[in-house]
Amino acid sequence: MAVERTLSMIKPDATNRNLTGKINAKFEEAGLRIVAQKRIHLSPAQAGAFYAEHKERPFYGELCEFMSSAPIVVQVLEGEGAILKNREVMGATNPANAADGTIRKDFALSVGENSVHGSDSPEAAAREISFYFSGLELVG
Ligand code: DAT
Ligand code: MG
Repeated sequence: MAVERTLSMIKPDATNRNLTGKINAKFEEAGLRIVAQKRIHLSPAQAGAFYAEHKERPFYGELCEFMSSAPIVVQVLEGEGAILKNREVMGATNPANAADGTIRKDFALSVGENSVHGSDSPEAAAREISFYFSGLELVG
């Protein structure tokens, strides 16, 4: 398995509850290195652009409103098989289905307010990392 990079977001429900340190500890305990990180506050239009692949889904408006409701932490995680490993650390989209010890099991409030985002493929990771970061900001 190759060393990969993946895009992670700590969502408003988690930043509101001061959970960024506990979430980052789960990444680091799983062997994922945080090679870039910044706190930002998206506009609704920026959230809409990030989630453009979901624009036909019934929850798109709610998703964009939530993601722009408070600051988020965007970060790049690096490690062996980082894309899949991060999805495992995150847990299932709906916290009711998330495995014990995952971020969403421990912290998510609902399927919408589910604490974290992680890229789901190498193509998504490349697109999503470049949405937020320039190459100079990735410090491995
Ligand atoms: P994931 O974040 O696990 O990759 P996704 O890409 O299917 O999940 O959806 C993106 C986000 O949209 C998800 O994290 C929360 C929101 N979402 C998904 N399904 C939803 C639903 N049924 N109701 C409300 N929000 C939903
Ligand atoms: Mg997704």
